[in-house]
Amino acid sequence: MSATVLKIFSYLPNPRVWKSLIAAKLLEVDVVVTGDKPANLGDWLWDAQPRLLTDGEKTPDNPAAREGRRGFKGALYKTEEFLQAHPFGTVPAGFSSDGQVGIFESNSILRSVVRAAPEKIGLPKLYGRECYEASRIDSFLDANLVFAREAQVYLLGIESLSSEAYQRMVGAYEFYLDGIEAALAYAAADANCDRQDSENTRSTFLVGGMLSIADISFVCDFAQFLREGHYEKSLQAQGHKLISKDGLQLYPMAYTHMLNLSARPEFAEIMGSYLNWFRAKQ
Ligand SMILES: N[C@@H](CCC(=O)N[C@@H](CS)C(=O)NCC(=O)O)C(=O)O
Repeated sequence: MSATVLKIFSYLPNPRVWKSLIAAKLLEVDVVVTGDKPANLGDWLWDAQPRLLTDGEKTPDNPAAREGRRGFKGALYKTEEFLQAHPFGTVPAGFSSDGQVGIFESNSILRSVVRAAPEKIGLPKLYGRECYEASRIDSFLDANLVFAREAQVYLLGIESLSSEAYQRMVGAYEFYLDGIEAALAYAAADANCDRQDSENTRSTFLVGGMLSIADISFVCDFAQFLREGHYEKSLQAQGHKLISKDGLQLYPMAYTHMLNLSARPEFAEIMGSYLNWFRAKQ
């Protein structure tokens, strides 16, 4: 491992942090994560050097006290320095090793892991062989973010959804999964063309026939969306069905890609049992 190149503060476990940890594992980059259960992040000082607050510090007159704005209810304690580094005030919050530079948005934190990786012969850098491929990877990361934002709104409100909110997520899901499925189908066709001899076992990935941060981001964001499965009864009571119902049949390449990748050791070590319930249902 190299010296610490990135620090991340977040609630844990958090699939958005896993993106960076999976890449860090693959690229031997040292990333230090600090955090706590989501419900406990109000007990922490959000800062480049985060720490648990004393009871005496958790008061409304603490200058760092702010209302949670997205996903958190109640008080959070974000320092001025934190907000300067992280103007949107969100976690995961990445920091350069000296704490001076804030890196926000989990896909950008993921990119920074790759950029920090030591050059190694034969080790794929996960970010494209040349600039067009890297840009195509960026395209998938942007598409993931759009989907993940819709999924975030949906999951935060899942116990009381208007039909507009539900339909909006249905549309976002279909749009995103149609695209991922198509990309994987084209990639598989390309791989088959290349497969002149039976020994060629080129795998299907989103970009360039090799694992990249586009695949890593997809797996983590999509696995998180599947949490809707934990709310099936609540959705039914609201007159909605699981959006991901029959996903493996409707989008076989996308779902299989996620399941296969998440079973690889570098993914499984980070993701743990997160998808076990989903696998058991298939
Ligand atoms: N698109 C962002 C999402 C980050 C985000 O929205 N984080 C929320 C928690 S899920 C947050 O930090 N909210 C802070 C608040 O409520 O003030 C990413 O991928 O990093």
